[in-house]
Amino acid sequence: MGCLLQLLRQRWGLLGLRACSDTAGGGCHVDWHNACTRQWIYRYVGDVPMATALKTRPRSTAVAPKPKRGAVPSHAIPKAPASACITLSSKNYSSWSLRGWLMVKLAGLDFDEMIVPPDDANARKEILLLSPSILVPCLTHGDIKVWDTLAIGEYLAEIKPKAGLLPTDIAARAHCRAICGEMHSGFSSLRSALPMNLKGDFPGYKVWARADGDIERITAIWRECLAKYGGPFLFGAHPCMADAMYAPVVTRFLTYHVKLDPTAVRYCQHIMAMPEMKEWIAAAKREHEDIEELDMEF
Ligand SMILES: N[C@@H](CCC(=O)N[C@@H](CS)C(=O)NCC(=O)O)C(=O)O
Repeated sequence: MGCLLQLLRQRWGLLGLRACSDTAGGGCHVDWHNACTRQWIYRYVGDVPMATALKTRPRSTAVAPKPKRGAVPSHAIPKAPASACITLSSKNYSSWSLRGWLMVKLAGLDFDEMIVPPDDANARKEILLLSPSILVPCLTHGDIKVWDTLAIGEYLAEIKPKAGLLPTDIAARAHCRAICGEMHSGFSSLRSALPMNLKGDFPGYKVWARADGDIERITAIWRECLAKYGGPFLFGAHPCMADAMYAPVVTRFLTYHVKLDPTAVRYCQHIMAMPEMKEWIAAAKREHEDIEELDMEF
């Protein structure tokens, strides 16, 4: 039985969508049916579809036998981790996708990713099945579905408290939530003036004057956090939810060559040096679709 379980674990691990997120393009431009909603049905165990494997294995065999007296109680045995999948849009243009994806990475959750091209009408219908807001990112974790980036961050902080997505100190945590909220609900001038475009490089770009106020406020937020918590990330030594929220701003500043103070420049360098950022940007650069005119923020 132990061997069988080990074999199943190996096969499931090897044959899941992880292979797909390693493909060129960095994500799974694959059929939806291979992922999230139906992944339990369509994953394969050898050449036997999972559905068949489950059907042919009587349910009762999955139930652990009654523990003997003195044995470890069943609640102490860790449950198999729930499968997680994050639905994303373009890695080049979708700043919210980057934020959500970074949070899942920082949380250390094992996850698959599914990329929905923003202009694919069929994909948009399918996205509704996964994300009631029809927006990305959306995290599906076992039976739990979380859409909206802030909610994803809060959820991850709850299930992975040791990952440090939120600071442990209550005052710092409140501060972190406040600046995450500010990013989530504000800076619309900056967002429309400087859309995220990781493949782009626009030296001498004329920044719309109304975005200047947003740039000033954002760099003031950074300066305050870096001075208060010691850097190199906003709340200290490790990146947290706030760094994920502001990471697409960093890329925008670099894409459009926004002139910054030395503290902000250093912070941008730290964000860009994160292995997770390097991974995302490499995948974005492999994406083939280009959106010529961006009249909205993705
Ligand atoms: N408040 C939402 C914003 C999400 C959002 O606007 N997502 C964009 C992509 S970055 C989107 O899905 N736009 C619709 C589309 O691409 O069709 C959140 O925090 O997740």
